[in-house]
Order: sequence, then C-alpha cells, then structure tokens
Amino acid sequence: MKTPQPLIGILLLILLLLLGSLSGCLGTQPLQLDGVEIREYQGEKLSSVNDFRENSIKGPQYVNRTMYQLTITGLIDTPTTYTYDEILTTFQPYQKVVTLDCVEGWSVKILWEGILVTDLIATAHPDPNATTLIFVAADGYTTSLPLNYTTDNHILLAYKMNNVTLPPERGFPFQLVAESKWGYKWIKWVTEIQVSDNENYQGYWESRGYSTSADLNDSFFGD
Ligand SMILES: Nc1nc2c(c(=O)[nH]1)N[C@H]1C(S)=C(S)[C@@H](COP(=O)(O)O)O[C@H]1N2
Ligand SMILES: [Mo]
Repeated sequence: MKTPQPLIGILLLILLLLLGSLSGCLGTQPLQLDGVEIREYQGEKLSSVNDFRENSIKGPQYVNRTMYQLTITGLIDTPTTYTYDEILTTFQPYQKVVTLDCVEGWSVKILWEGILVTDLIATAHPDPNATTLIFVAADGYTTSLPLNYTTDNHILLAYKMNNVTLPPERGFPFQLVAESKWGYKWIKWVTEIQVSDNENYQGYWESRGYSTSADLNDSFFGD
C-alpha cells in the first residue's frame, strides 16, 4: 500500500517537534567533553600532559574504572574501600599548580585537580601513633611519606591534570601530587594506602638507594 503524501508530511512534522523538544531539554550550555587540555592557568604557562617521559618500572598500567578499588589499611579503626566514583563524589575537590621534577633532570608544571589525602585517610580513623603513609600501586610500585607532611602541605591525590582526566600513562585513576619531593614519590595508579608507624619504610626506589625523604632541595641519592 502506498503511504499518502499528507501522512508523510505529518510524520516528519512530529519527528521535528520531538527533536526540537529534546534539544530544548539539553539546554544551551555546552556539554563538557572531557578532552580539552588547558596550557595556561591564571597567567602561568603550563606544561602538557604529553611532556612527561614514560619510564615507569613496568610501563603504563590500564586500570579498569568500574573494577577499581582504593583501600585504606593498617593502623586505622575502620578499614575502608572506595570505588573511583565514590572518591570523586564524596570528597571536596581542590586544584593547584605544582611542578614534578624527575631525578633524570626533566620537569613538568601542571594544574592538578584532586582530593586531599588527609580527607581520605580521616574517614578510616587513623591511630594516634601512626606516622607514615605507605602507598601501593597497580604495578607493584611502592613509596612512603610522613603522615604530617601530607596534612601540612595539603597533598593531593589527583584525578585530573590540566583539566583532563589522567590518561592511563599518567596514572589513571590517581597520581599522588608529592609537592616539593622528587618525582619517584609521585606514585601513579595508587590502589592502597597503608597507615603505618614505620618511618623507615623503603619503597621501590628508596630500597635501591634513593633518599627516603626525597626533598627537592637535597640530593636524591642516599639517606
Ligand atoms: N606506580 C608507579 N608510579 C610511579 C613510577 C612508577 O614506576 N610506577 N615512577 C615514578 C617516577 S620515577 C616519576 S619521575 C614519576 C613520573 O611520572 P610519569 O611516569 O607520568 O612521567 O612517576 C612516578 N610514579
Ligand atoms: Mo623519576
């Protein structure tokens, strides 16, 4: 049977009206497609996500967003596990421009966005005698930092750099922004934080001779 012309016209009109009301619902605000890297922030030039050198101990880790869990263990009252989305929706986000310096001599200045390590740890209720945070990553990499260093310096666990979600190579889902510490403290692909009283814990590079304090002002080798 042949569809009569006027009926086709009416059907088209209905379709147009539907489309019109749909776009009306979406409003005029541009939708954020998380993909545009910023290269300047408050007048400061930034490095690019691509300026990093990839020299991780086992190469990039591809962490599955829905399977991912971050666990807080050790000297705490409440063993706590978060999913990626829980972390992004539970905690207050912060931004700051911080430079990462690798011992190889290169550096990158990036606008980081993340949550405070202190806020995260507080939800697990650390023991008063805890002094140290030991970070563990998906590639088996580990490093540690004093608990009060993370509190006093508002240290971030970052999920964005230059306004884009961390790419897998840069540590998705989270990289520690270990401000004023050598690059090997900036652990990527963090999966576990152990609250500890072991101030002398030595992580991957520390146990191979790199400084445990890793202060940018001091030599990275020894102590
Ligand atoms: N999990 C993990 N994190 C890591 C490393 C690593 O090998 N594994 N390398 C560290 C070192 S030595 C540096 S300088 C920085 C550099 O970050 P990039 O590999 O994204 O350039 O990551 C740090 N974080
Ligand atoms: Mo490094």
